[in-house]
Amino acid sequence: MTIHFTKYHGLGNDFILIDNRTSTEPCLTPDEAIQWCDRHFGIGADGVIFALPGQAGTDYTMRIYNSDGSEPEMCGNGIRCLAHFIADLEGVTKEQAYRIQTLAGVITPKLEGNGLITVDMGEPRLLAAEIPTLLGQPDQPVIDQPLAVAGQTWKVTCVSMGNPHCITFVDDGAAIPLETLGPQFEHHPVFPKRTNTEFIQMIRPDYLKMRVWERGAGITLACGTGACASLVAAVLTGRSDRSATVELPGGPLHITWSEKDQHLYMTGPAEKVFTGVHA
Ligand code: ZDP
Repeated sequence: MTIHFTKYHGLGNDFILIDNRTSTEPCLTPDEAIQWCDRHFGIGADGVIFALPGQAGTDYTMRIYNSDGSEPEMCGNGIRCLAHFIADLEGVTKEQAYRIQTLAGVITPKLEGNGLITVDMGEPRLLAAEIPTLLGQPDQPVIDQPLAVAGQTWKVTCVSMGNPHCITFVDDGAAIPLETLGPQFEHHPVFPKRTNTEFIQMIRPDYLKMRVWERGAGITLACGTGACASLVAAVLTGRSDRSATVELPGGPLHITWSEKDQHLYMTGPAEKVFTGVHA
């Protein structure tokens, strides 16, 4: 069977998008997704995203597999790519918002008409049981809690944007050995669903520099849910304004944690790279 696909990226966080509108189940298995994402034996991507029919009044449903075949609840850069993909499928070129069902609830990306996409990412979840993490008390937030990893004690703040994030503020982000530390955070026993891991260097109260180790994907050039979670952690620890630029290796995202509705709003690009047919 041949399957048509389109490659998109959001700041270098790259995804294979598949038009899955005729079925409510993804047309690939997790094992096939692993093969497609392989950068030497496949197309190459950080994940595969399926545009499925909407449910309960939503326009579409998004499902995603990480490059290791696991299925995250949400994906910030991915949902901007999905919004761009469905606008292309529908031939829409004007400003347009979509209501997307995800495993983390309904998320609303809006094409701004200037190439950028703003996503209403919903509210962060802060209680330890919601992350989930075994750090602290289940019904309390986890802010600047000590965590021993690789023979050092790190002060971590945990935030869920539907998917789990563990954020550490450091003086020098470039000095962090992400390749070796990342997996030890991801698989630490205090994170029963594993975790995405962000290291943040504060440049100014309105400018954060972030490096990320993603659950199920490793080092990536950008992570939208991670940028939102990191801004929340920076606000909770008194380090940043509620509106800031988060600079990722692949480029900047603008994030606002609205005082009005407590939702996170993320603005950034999504670009089409190529279309193809998988044999
Ligand atoms: O939670 C996870 O397992 C992540 N690897 C999902 C992907 C997150 C993403 N990079 C983002 O931008 O939020 C797509």
